[in-house]
Amino acid sequence: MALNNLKIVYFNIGTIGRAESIRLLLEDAGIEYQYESIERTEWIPFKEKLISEGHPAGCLPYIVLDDKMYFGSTPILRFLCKKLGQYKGSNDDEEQFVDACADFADDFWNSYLKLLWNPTDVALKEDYEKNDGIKHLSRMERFYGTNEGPYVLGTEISYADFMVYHALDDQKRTQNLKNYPNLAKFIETFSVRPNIAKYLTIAPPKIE
Ligand SMILES: N[C@@H](CCC(=O)N[C@@H](CS)C(=O)NCC(=O)O)C(=O)O
Repeated sequence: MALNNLKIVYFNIGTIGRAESIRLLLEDAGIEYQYESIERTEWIPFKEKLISEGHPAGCLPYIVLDDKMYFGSTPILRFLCKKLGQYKGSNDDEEQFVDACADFADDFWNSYLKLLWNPTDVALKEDYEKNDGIKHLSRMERFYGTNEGPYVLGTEISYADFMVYHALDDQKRTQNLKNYPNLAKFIETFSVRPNIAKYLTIAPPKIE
């Protein structure tokens, strides 16, 4: 299905943050979109306007499709999967597995958020690497071993894969997975998908 007049709205922070999995999925699907970047200095009045216009989430990212706005990064991914008729698994069990992987990928990304907010806190980083980081990486490694990879469903890519790639990329872990062979195999396969490989050469830098 063609998706016309699609726009992603997010902060001007490059590939870091919650909009990037949406962008990766659209790139992979070859869907054209506009990307509107909001400066942090513009945010408070922007947020107030969103809320006053009746958008209860009052946060970013959101997408605009045919003049309607949709909020929530993971719900947006699921919405796009339905519109595209792909990336979500092909039966109830597969869909549940993909949704579960996506949910845990979100936990993984959220657990790293404290480091994004405190990039110079060495003790926090050490603690993350010994505890939460290992917990989430090991869980993801088990997910990617379930169907023998390279993707979480096996040979079919799904929206959860974009989230897992992005969680690893924001943590600068994509090239540092020697103890996680299933994840390493996933990254290797994902990164050479033709549209993804093309996008990765022009993706904006992360602004932390
Ligand atoms: N669960 C939401 C969380 C959205 C969220 O917290 N967005 C942050 C940026 S990543 C935001 O807009 N923060 C500013 C605010 O809430 O005022 C999602 O995944 O989209």
